[in-house]
Amino acid sequence: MLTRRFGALAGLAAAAVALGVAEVVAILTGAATSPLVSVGGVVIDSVPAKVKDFAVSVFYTYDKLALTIGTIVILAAFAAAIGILATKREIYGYAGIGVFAVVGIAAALSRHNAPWYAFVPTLLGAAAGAGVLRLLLTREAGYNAPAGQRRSFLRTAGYTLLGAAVVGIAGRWWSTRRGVEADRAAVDLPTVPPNTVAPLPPGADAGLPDLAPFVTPNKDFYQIDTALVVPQLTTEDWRLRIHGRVEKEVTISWDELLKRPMIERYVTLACVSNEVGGNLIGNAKWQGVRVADLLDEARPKAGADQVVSRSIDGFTAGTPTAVLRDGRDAMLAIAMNGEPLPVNHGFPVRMVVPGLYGYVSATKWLVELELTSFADFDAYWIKRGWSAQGPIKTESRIDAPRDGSNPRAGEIVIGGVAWAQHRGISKVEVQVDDGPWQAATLLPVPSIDTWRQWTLKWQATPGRHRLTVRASDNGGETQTDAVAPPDPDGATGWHSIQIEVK
Ligand SMILES: Nc1nc2c(c(=O)[nH]1)N[C@H]1C(S)=C(S)[C@@H](COP(=O)(O)O)O[C@H]1N2
Ligand SMILES: [Mo]
Repeated sequence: MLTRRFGALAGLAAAAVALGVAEVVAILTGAATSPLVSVGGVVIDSVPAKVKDFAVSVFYTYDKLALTIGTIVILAAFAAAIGILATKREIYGYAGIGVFAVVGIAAALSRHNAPWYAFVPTLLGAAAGAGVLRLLLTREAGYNAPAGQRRSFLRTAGYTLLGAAVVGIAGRWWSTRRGVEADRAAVDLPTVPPNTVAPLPPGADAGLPDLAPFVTPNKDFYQIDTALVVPQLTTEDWRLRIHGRVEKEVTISWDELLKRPMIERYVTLACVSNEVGGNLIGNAKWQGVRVADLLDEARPKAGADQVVSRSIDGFTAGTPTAVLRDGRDAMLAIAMNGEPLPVNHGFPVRMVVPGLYGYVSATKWLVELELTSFADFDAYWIKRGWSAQGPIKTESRIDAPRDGSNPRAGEIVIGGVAWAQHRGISKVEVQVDDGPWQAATLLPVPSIDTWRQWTLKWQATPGRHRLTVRASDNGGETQTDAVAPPDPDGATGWHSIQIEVK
């Protein structure tokens, strides 16, 4: 007699072995072919933009962890159900595995740059899963030993199989990770000649404990991308192809890129999904090659008003060609704060464009620049309803004191950041309750392409207070108080905090 509990366990064990085998085979055939990662990628790409927005705002960058855990829970439930069905009729079990195999294979083959053999890990995994199911079902059915022995056989089998799956998944993670990390550690960054370096002016950072540092450390830099497992691209495999509507197609390797003239600049990146007062913004020192130099070489044809930057994982961003050639420091960055790009931030090469939100400019794991037109091509987020043009809006944020905190009465320093990349911040004003707007002190900046710290001394009186900030840019615009959500082209409104002075 085959119990439901036995069926559920057998289903779970079969699924674990199937996934474990698929992951191990995926190590040998390339990370992009794993069914788990492929299915996860399809899910991310097909989730409606609003839901994804919600996920990002709730989980920030932990949304992927939530997705992974959710997927495992759902998979486990299905696997258990298939196992139970298989105890009724064995064929149901194989049919269930077959359905999963079809989904996994379809997902793997549909991924960007999928090799023709992308079906192999799923196929072998499914075959192994079916084999395990058969073994467990027939052994159990024919087993006439006492119940105690039977249970221990099951338990041993279960642990062994689960162990195998865990080893498979951990092994894949470890081997891909190690490969690209070793490559990254071996990168010898070229030195940048002094006249191509934008130095940090003394006093750019007020050093207030609650105020975001002027330069965001790499480990604290916000991370936003659609990659369930970030691409593991080595410098050896990296190529950049500039093609489409160009006079001359250009392909360059990592070694060739490193030989080109480089600049080093502080540039503040911002995500269009950043809410007023939010943290999806960071400032780093980037080193790289000017995009304009590369475009000059390829010679864009008339009418090619959009440069589509494409990641190895298929993500695309569309940037106006004119913006890339207007003299600003748009670059293909290879280093972030003096280190090769962290893998999460686009190793080995990403784009950085001062003044534009990341979704229209900051492609990580960059492998292609395709010259086209806005009329002819919609990039990843444009297809999902976001604006094709993404200039960063003038915004400001209060960091100190913290929202909801209880500072002591007396003199305190209010401080924060304000940004209007590539226009520059000209003024920051703070309002206490309904009082007059007071001009804050602006700290020095290396260029108009970064955020700017500001401070204001205030004689805090006991009681509840509201502090509000607004910034003005060098274009003469003052940050609007009209409240807008991030969708479709960036949030607006004034940042306000509430405190209770003791
Ligand atoms: N390949 C790839 N590049 C990408 C994205 C992505 O999803 N995939 N997201 C973009 C978005 S929306 C932003 S805001 C920035 C974030 O860069 P960061 O993760 O280094 O902060 O990367 C951009 N580059
Ligand atoms: Mo973004």
